[in-house]
Amino acid sequence: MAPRIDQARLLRRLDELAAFGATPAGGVDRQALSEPEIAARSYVLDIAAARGFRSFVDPIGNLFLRREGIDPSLPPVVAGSHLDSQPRGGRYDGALGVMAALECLEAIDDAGVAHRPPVEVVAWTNEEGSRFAPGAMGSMAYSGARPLAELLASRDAEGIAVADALPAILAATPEAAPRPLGAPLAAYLELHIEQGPVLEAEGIPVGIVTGIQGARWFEVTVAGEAGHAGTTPEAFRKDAFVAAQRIVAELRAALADRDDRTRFTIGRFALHPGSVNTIPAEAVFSIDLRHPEEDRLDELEAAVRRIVAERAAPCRAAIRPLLTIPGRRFPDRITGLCAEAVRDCGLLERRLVSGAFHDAQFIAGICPSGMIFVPCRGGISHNEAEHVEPEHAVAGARVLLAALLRLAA
Ligand code: HGY
Ligand code: MN
Ligand code: MN
Repeated sequence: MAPRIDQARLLRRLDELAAFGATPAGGVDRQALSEPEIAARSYVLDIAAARGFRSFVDPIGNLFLRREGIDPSLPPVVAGSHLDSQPRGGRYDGALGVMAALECLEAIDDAGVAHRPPVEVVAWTNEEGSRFAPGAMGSMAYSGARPLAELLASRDAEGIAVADALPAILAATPEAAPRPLGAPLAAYLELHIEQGPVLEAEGIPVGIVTGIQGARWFEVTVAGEAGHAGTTPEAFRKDAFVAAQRIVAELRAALADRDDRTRFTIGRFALHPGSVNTIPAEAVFSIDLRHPEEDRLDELEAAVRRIVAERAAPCRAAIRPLLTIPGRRFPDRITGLCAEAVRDCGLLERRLVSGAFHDAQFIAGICPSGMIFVPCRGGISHNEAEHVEPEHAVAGARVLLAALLRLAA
């Protein structure tokens, strides 16, 4: 019997997962290493255990669920994504990729299909990078892109380090056996929502991702001088907000792109001490900068650094890189296999580049990797209103299954 996606089970599982960190507006707040994420990991572990799938966890908490192969010594074929979400995130970003991969493993198990290599589902730690920067932390550690110690030292706004929060995550999955970072993988596939408008606009249920654009995050700190809001004349002020505002205005002007390919976002902006009647001594803001061409990204970063350095007077400004993800093109072998899987499912072939970064960007550095996208309503994501049509979630899972079966054959 050929494995078949059980659509009712998949949709039910997505609803059940969305309960972990559910927000009143219908989204999720399931941030990395939080209680809701711990509960979500236990939830998927229970499903795996009921199937007799073995589970593994590595030193940064990446979670692997394994259906044994005929030859257990072979590196596994892996599919997955992430369970952590943005603070006010949607129900599908990351979650769809993990639950669809688990559904594939269950469909294969229901059909009693044997496969030579083991097949595994993975949930990478801290893909979003919102609580602990950088994002894609788990896949970065696993692929060796950044040293583990550096990532474990990352702290959230409360000063809690990843190293402090990790034991609770590891303690919540005692049945998961330890796995070293970088253990060989045969191939990696990730199903994800597009988080952009292309597939929906063209009425395409499943897209083949050919690559992912580069992304760079920075934190800018503008240091001025606190002062009395009522008594300090203009000429004596070193107002960190005024300097930051000037820098931001110049950045927006310098990075304006009539081709609309540059992505420049200031997502976080804080003033200290943050008192109504005190001139801000410090302004701290984030920059998320992306472009499909690496050399253009280099030019944009140089412009950012120049403006931050030159336009802060009479305050001082410093810029700290938080994340650098190089653009990545997936191998033709994998995109070709995904195209065959799309055809297996009787769907049209549509290739596109990802604007969002993903764990596959790093895992592609250690094994043949690829991604498939499904549309989300209005391209809206990182928003509680994020929505995927059930038939698209199911179509994505079917293509993922067809691709996995080809890889595991
Ligand atoms: O920011 C990103 O591109 C990813 O969705 N976290
Ligand atoms: Mn994601
Ligand atoms: Mn995301």
